[in-house]
Amino acid sequence: MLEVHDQAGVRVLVLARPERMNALNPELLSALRRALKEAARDGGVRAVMLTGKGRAFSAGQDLEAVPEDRDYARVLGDYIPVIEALFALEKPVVAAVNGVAAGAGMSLALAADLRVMAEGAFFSPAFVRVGLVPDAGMSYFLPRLVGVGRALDWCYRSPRIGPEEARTAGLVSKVFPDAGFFEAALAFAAELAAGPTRAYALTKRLLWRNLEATLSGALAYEAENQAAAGATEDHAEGLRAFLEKRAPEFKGR
Ligand code: T3D
Repeated sequence: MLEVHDQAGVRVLVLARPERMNALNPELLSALRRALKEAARDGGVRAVMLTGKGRAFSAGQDLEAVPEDRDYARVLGDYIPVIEALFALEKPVVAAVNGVAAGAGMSLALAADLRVMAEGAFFSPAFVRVGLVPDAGMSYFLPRLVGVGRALDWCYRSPRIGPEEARTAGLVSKVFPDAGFFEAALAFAAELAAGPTRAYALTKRLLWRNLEATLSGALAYEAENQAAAGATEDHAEGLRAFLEKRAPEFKGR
């Protein structure tokens, strides 16, 4: 259901219900929540990559697992801790969108720090197709990532958002060919795993929090976080490496 392995400092989490297009059900969400907690705790993990098995990233909510009473507040109770865990993770999180990412599957990808996608993949908000509103974080992340106008357009029409549109909108960092997609996405994540982990974590916090800040608040928060980054071993190594004209060897501390 969820396959977990480590490669090159990256904790790879593979949504693995390929026969159902990796649709999300309570068991898969619970496994994902546990895996994210473990990735946060494990000091050897320097980045996380979330991807899907087979031809989908995730087709969203398992529509066969919708409870008869359609108590969506209860269903969403399984999603909220997963989205919060992705957002809180103090390590780079990459969604490697190997195939369709629809509905709550797209929401999962939006909650990652960065997204890369395969040439044959597409996003689809999908919620409107079943008469629902965006959830699992989509209403929070999508307008912040691509602007309210485009987010509304996508949520109303639920088009297939392919690589070109996704890249133009700033939704994805890179598009890789379908053949060799996993390896290319892993190399992208591995590069982040070799970086200054604490500085990434502080940058993530800084950028998101300062979206809501005044200028003076933002400047003060930058100073606070720079003080924290400046106290890391990786900063000292970065300075040393510059002076010694060599590549830095960051340890994530
Ligand atoms: O509580 C809450 O509020 C949380 C709610 C979240 C809401 C959502 O996530 S709403 C959006 C839910 N997702 C969708 O509406 C997408 C539904 N799926 C599709 O539109 C298509 O399946 C795809 C575009 C993803 C792929 O199409 P295609 O033609 O490549 O494949 P397919 O034949 O449709 O799907 C393959 C199998 O996966 C098929 O099963 P079968 O016939 O081989 O036994 C299909 O039923 C199954 N499948 C696909 N999506 C889902 C699914 N099974 C359960 N839930 C799915 N979401």
